Amino acid sequence: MKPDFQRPVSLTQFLTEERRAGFGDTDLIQLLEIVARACKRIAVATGKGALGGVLGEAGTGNIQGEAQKKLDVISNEILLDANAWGGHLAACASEEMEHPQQIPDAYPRGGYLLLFDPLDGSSNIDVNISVGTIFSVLKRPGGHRGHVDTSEFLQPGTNQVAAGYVVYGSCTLLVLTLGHGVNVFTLDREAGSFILTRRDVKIPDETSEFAINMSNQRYWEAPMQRYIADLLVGKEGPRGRDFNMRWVASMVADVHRIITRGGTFMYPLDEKVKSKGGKLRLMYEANPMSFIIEQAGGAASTGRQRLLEVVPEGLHQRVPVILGSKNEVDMAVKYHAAV
Ligand code: AHM
Ligand code: MG
Repeated sequence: MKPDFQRPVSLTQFLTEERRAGFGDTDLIQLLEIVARACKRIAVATGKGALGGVLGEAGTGNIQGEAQKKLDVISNEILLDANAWGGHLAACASEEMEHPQQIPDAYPRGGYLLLFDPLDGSSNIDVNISVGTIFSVLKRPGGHRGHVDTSEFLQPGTNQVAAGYVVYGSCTLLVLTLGHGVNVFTLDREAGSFILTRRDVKIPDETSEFAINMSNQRYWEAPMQRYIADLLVGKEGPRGRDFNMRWVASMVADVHRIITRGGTFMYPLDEKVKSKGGKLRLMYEANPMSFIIEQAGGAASTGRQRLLEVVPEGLHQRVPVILGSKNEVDMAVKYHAAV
């Protein structure tokens, strides 16, 4: 029987059809369902705001020296708890934890590795601006048994078998790729299920909209200074047209704008973050977002290399990020090559 796409398609139905079509096995499908379920709980927690007593600082710091919000800690625990017992995972890694979390010995261990930023953009929570969860799924390298070593996570983004993000905004959306296109699901809050609302998203090659933290302008490297300067002079400059700027400062929200109408998002190297390699984390921010953007027809680069081909050296490694509409990313890369 042919599927009827006029009828609402739940995430469960979508994933079941993916598996039947040969995209992903039962463990991967279960993993994605569990992550989506955990994100529904995070949506409830973020949605309660001050009424749930979840706003404000946790009074702790993560491994990267950043102050944790209460909701960072809560979201991390929700994702860890949800993924502990299913038997689909070998281990999890998170922005909020120095080392990978092993699956407890009481439970069977599966063949997948899950990485996540449980609540990205969390400095925006207290002001009621969209935040999100970003996740990436890798296969555990073959032949490994027992506890997972950090080195097993250190695979380039091209190895990802699935990636996604959830935006907790005016509505809660799940954006997912299994490596053949990007699909968007909207949370039906009453029914409690994610429903497919955009199939096979493609972003335009051309754009006149960019996102960057302009307050860092004087710290950028020379190619980025030149590139942005040429955008800012608009139609009087070499680009011959005006550009518009948007910056939410929540990567999920900025990337979701690009998934919706095109654009670019950049967090380049600057003097302040140079010693760390960049601001955004490769394994659970840049890689999953780059996978999604490429799968939607866009491009993602460090400025000097395709982002998905960066060979990771550390779980919490940082990278410069330029991603979005293909022609504009290619243009930014050209400025870097012209040094
Ligand atoms: P986080 O993972 O600690 O929330 O940091 C990541 C965030 C991104 O969501 C956002 O694009 C960027 O950091 C904002 O940086 P800035 O503080 O320079 O505006
Ligand atoms: Mg983050």
